[in-house]
Amino acid sequence: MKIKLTSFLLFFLTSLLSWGQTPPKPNIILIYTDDLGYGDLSSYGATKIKTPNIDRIAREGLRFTNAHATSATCTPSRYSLLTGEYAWRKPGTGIAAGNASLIIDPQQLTLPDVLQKANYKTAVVGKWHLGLGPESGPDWNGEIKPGPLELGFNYAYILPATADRVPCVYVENHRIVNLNPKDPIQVSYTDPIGKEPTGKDNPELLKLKPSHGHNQAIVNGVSRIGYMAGGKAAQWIDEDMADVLTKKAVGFITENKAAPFFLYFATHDIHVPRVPHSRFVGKSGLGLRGDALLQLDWSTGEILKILDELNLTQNTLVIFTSDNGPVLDDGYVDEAVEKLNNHQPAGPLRGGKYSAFEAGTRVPLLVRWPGQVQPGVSEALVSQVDFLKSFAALVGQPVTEEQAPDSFNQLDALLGKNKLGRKYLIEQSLNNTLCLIQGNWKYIEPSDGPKINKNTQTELGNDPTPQLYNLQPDIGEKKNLAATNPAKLKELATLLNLIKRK
Ligand code: NG6
Ligand code: CA
Repeated sequence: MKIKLTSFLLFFLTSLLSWGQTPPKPNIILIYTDDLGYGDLSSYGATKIKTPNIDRIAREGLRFTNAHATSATCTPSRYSLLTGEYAWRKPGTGIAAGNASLIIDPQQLTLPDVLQKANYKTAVVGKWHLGLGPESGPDWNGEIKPGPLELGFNYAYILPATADRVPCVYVENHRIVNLNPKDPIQVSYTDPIGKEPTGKDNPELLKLKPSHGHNQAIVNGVSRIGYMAGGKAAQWIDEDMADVLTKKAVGFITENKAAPFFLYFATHDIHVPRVPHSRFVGKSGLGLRGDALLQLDWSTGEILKILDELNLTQNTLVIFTSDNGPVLDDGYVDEAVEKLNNHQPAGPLRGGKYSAFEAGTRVPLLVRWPGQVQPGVSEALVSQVDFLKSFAALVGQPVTEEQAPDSFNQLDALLGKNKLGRKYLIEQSLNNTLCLIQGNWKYIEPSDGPKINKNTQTELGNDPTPQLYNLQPDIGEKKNLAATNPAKLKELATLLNLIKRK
């Protein structure tokens, strides 16, 4: 009788526990790297550098060969990623200055909004570069808002823009970290402030010299874009940045291990200035760019490690990708060109960061979700603009037609259940030249923009006449078929115009 009663009680209790329970939602970690190219990882064919931690995601997950950021620069790619709208639809979404106001309307639905509504704890750690504060600009010495917290993040620990722009401080939620009110911070993008030294006038103070631009305020021996003064105790140390950000990311995972969480971990690596920690300096043999890549691989490894330690690996969807393609000399004398050693940051692709050619937006994409995503390689055409609707579908959140207008639910493609992905997508270059990919075909609209970015020596893909490539035999976009295939050219040009007007 006693046994019967206990087993009945046990049955009753377990039924009570499972009743009403929905299947567990996976945690989602999006590792969003900066300026990492299609050919930069050993899992994507690099032979001059090894990225074992990142390669582990590739081995245990799905490696995409035709995945795209929406733009060949940072701000518009991040805008599309978070809003599900192509950035070229909205003026003011080009590369943002470090004192720009927030470019996403807090009323707009965002990826973190969607996940927050599904009871996720959401965080952004790392590079923001979407502006902060009201139209008049951020109040650096007060409450800095609106910002990530007004866009659906529960927690934010960010660099306001990029590390080559002032202010060189971390912002945690609404405030600058370690800001001493007795030493207020001043920021200007127009005029020098007081007698502060600059890279232009005081090159003797620099440990890393600029090659183009980047010759204004000096912080930690590196000159930047923009002027700043004050806030000395709050200034970051570039060498420690990956450690600081990785620690915050790991901390967020640890604190939220019981909840479903979404972590948008936007690394500064491998953007300029490349000032990795001394334990990575000289280790890649490819100069500071390669060393920063090893540091990025380390950060990624730390994320995977904490998931293992907390037993979260199985129930966490890890996505690893980049905001745009690769660049060597992006403004500092860091020997990225001289020490390249035949490494091919763009792999077989033409162009690079800023470019309308494939290397501008076709980037590494890895998706790991043990038990749910079959490891392998996917050739599906996918875009980061689809993350919003795809993750909304994953967590069962409705999104209306007007919200996230360019985002499609491509969850099946991202999880490897659909081999084709999108029918078409649009790419945007630095000077807003648009391209359309449809199947194997790629159309680049005519543009009178420059052919070469002289500073970075990147082919920009601009041409006053239309370009048409068949990426199947010609992934390097060498043979323009516009003249020989006018029907295809017209079809793609018409479709691009239709989508533009949508
Ligand atoms: C460019 C900067 C470049 C980089 C880029 C933004 C100069 C001369 N060049 O204007 O160094 O900061 O903007 O990069 O200032 S991104 O990855 O954030 O889009
Ligand atoms: Ca970038």
